[in-house]
Amino acid sequence: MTDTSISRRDILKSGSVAAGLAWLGFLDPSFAFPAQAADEELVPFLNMPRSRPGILDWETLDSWLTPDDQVFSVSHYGNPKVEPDEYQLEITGLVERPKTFTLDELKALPQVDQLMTLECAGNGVSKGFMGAIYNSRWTGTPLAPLLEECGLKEEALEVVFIGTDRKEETLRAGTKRETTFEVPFGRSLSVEDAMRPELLLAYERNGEPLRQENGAPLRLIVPGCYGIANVKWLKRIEVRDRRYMGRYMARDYVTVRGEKRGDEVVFVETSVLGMNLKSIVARVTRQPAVDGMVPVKAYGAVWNDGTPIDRVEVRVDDGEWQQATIDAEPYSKYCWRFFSIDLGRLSPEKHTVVSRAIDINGRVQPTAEDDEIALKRTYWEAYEQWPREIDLSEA
Ligand SMILES: Nc1nc2c(c(=O)[nH]1)N[C@H]1C(S)=C(S)[C@@H](COP(=O)(O)O)O[C@H]1N2
Ligand SMILES: [Mo]
Repeated sequence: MTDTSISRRDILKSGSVAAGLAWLGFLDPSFAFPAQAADEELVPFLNMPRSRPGILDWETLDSWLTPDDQVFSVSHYGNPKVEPDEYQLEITGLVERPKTFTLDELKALPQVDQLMTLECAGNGVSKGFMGAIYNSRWTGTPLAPLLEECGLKEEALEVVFIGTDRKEETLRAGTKRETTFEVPFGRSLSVEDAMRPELLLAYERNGEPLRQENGAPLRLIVPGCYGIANVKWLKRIEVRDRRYMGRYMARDYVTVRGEKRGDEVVFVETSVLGMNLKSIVARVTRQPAVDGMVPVKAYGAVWNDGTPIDRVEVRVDDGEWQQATIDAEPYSKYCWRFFSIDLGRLSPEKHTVVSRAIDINGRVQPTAEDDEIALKRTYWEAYEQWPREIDLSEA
């Protein structure tokens, strides 16, 4: 497995030209799906609208690192502007040595890159919201050494990440009483998760300072977890001995799912965290018909929480599942991988094309009809298979 967080300084220090070049090549944003033949043309999806600006366009997807103009943004409590000069990050709560850092102080700490695909847990909940995902190189300083430096007290249960953005929330406060209060956006992680070496306090994306809507000047990066865990405009890190119950931890981004226990269906509520195994057919192409049959290829992407992926299979209509080729490179544990498959010659009529991913533990990406999706009552974690409809008949 490739090391996913390589220090740029290590590479510079190593003095190895080859290592440096390999690194640059690996990050070449022009890396694309396999070159298309000159006569290969895009087949539009009948059941999927073309993407709108500001969100990933699957059908033109051709770079492993997502270009800026296709990076989505989700902000629940507004989009605060935080001046880099005035920025401070506080680490407080159940720590031996509380600390405050300016942006320059954070930038002076060891700098590492972390490649990561960020997907909103709401991505895929409707045909119009399918592109809330992007792959980036995030640059910042690892969180774990900072927490260690502050010294977590023994009672520490959770690490809470607080943003600068705030909003009013309302909760039941008594039998017939509600209370309204202004709160900052927050999310928590168990101490164990917070200490994972991959977590970054990031100030750059693809070599540029973060954009305001993506959390400038500093955000948390939690590889393997849905977008919601990646707190933007990070202002404070609080170590606590109780579970944090902020809206986006405990009352929203909550998955409610029915589980069959014998004849009974029991509903279970869980907070959204780790990314699910998911694949998608991004693009279908055709070539000129041969003897009335149309040569078709499909291209797509597959991702999850970092569990190694065994294979991706593609199926046309009710046919056999056929194994696609997953690109060996670029590879990074917490990033999507691209796949492609030659589907041979199909009849000149309407078809459906769908993909499913299978990981090394034998987990299979479910269909919309499988219990784990069909019995899901909230729309978060939309990782079901998504059949694409195409029409190969000559216009
Ligand atoms: N402070 C703060 N962080 C936040 C959010 C937010 O509303 N406030 N939204 C979360 C959600 S739901 C997602 S999907 C990602 C989106 O990151 P992006 O806007 O940089 O694409 O940020 C997460 N971090
Ligand atoms: Mo999200």
